[in-house]
Amino acid sequence: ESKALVKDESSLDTIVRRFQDSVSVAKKHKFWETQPVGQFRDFGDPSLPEGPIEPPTPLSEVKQEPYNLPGAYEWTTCDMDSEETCNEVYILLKNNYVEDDENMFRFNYSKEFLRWALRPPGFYRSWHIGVRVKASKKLVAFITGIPARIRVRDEVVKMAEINFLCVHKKLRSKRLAPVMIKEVTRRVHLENIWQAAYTAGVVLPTPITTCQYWHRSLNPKKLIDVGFSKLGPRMTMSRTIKLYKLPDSPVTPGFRKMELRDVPAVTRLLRNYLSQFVVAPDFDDDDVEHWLLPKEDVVDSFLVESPETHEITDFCSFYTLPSSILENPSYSTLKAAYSYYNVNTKTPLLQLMNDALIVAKQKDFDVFNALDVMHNESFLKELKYGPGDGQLHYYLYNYRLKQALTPSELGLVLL
Ligand code: MYA
Repeated sequence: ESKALVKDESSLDTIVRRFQDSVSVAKKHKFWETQPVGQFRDFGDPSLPEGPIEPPTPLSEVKQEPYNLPGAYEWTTCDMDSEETCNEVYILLKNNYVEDDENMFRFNYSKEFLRWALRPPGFYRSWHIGVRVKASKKLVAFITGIPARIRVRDEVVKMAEINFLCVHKKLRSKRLAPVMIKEVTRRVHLENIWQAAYTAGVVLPTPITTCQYWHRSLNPKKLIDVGFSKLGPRMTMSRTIKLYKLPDSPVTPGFRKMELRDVPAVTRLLRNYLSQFVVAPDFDDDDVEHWLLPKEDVVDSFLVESPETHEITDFCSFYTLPSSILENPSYSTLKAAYSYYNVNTKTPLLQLMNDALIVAKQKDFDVFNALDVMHNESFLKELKYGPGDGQLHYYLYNYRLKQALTPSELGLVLL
């Protein structure tokens, strides 16, 4: 019996390996194959150790000059403090950044959001990299890094979080992205940092985990009108509106907005909570102040202060990321809240996250989105979230994990 089981497992392994081979043969990654990332063929090979794939090279050996761009283009460092530059970045992303599979919606990160996302404690201006057309100075591509301490099991690793990779629609498929990735890598290396974390909707070698977005309707009529969601089978509009109705205000006693004076308590709460995940940020007070102190139309954070002991026992947060609605006569923007970091010790997570929905509804969001990371799975279905299409893959650069994680082992949310 048990022998048959072992045999089954090994033949399952063979099937998995063959499938992975067929994928990596069918889809050659000319660029990614040259990079220190887990390769599909190595996956699940127990002889390969966890940790850095390549050792750091001496700083003197890091290339001192930028990589070559095609002749018509030049590098630019984007000063996000400058209203003009920030506006150029905003417009590039507004018109060319991530869309859903059916090209109905496109992320529309606000300028204030971009400033927040790109200027955390210890940020490097040199990691905010643009590409301009030499002749016209038009900004046509962008990629960014920010520094972060990410814990992988019991190791805290200095990393870059890479985000906002964007090439103008008219310049796609010209292999500009690999040059941009190499350039940001070079500039990260110059700061003596050798690892990175990033997410993407596309499959590359090799995800550490693959997550799914879930969506909780707050304004179902608008979501249906713009084609974000469909009326369920045997459902009418009025039944749907009733289904998603929420109380007018939060129900948890002591639920209030986070303030500056709460930073130390929130840091303690969050550090303790995040310690249970395999991969999670290593936040200190400065990080918490930057990433979690409420900032209007950028990030919202609430906590539960015990009415008796004044102890901070629970915390929830979400960030604001609208999407442009492409080609709709009546609506131009979808106002979406994205679940960020949540911690519960006293309040049931279900109740805490229902209060988050209630305050998001008060703030006029149309939808509340959450990934199936951390303990989110425990409330998604019950709070009437529905699964989205499309997946979000998480990656580490120059750091190997022996095995892929489940989404619930991941304690990291990137913007
Ligand atoms: S994810 C968001 C990405 N942005 C968008 O989806 C916006 C809309 N799309 C575009 O602007 C373009 O399509 C982009 C590609 C710019 C994405 N991550 O120039 P190409 C590989 C990594 O001809 P284009 C985010 O921001 C592709 O597999 N690689 O293609 C995180 C192929 O390589 P290979 C990607 O379509 C970014 C090559 O590029 C991605 O014109 C993390 C083709 O290049 C992607 N999302 O431009 C970046 N998409 O042949 C990595 C395509 O090998 C950071 N490709 O398959 C790594 C860590 C660096 C720092 C390390 C420090 C130590």
